Amino acid sequence: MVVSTEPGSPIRRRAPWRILIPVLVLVLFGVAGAYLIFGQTKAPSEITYVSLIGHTTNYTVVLNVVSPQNMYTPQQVNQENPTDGEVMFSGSMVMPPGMAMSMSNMTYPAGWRHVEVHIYDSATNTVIRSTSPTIVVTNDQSGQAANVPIVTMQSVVVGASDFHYGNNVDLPSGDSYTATVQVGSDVATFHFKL
Ligand SMILES: [Cu+2]
Repeated sequence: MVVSTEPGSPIRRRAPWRILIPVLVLVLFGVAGAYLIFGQTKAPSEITYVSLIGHTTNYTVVLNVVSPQNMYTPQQVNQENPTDGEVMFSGSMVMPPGMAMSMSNMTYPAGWRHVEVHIYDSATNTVIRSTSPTIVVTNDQSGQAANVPIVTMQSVVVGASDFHYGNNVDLPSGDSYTATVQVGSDVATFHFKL
């Protein structure tokens, strides 16, 4: 106390700043880190990426379960030139209760996923655009089955080769699920845990 206020002791007077600057730097890093981790509206555990491949007689079926995507109409894509998300061609997106179809993928409640199926001709590997698959996701614990209404869509970045079918579904974490995809008379079955 006496030493730090003594005019004749410049080293002692600078000492608090030598401590304060590293402390401030640490605090700034801490705040930035906390923002990166907790500033997201989705907890890291809700960021979903499941990708499974199935083979039927006629088709290769790829099931993706991912976090909700930014969705756009073709008109919005033309006007806004988005750099991520998906453009929808037919059908309508299922939204959480009380939520309008939003441009933002950051506002979905926990548990909401984007379930999508890519279908390829198994002989030629070409993308099948003209079929009407059915997708049913069953919760293995409760036995509750949810039909996934078909929206056709593709990534605004990848384009036509990403053409696929699917929708948003509420699939709570911690459970395991069975997805059954029917294309014509072909059926592909997938198992995954969230
Ligand atoms: Cu999609």
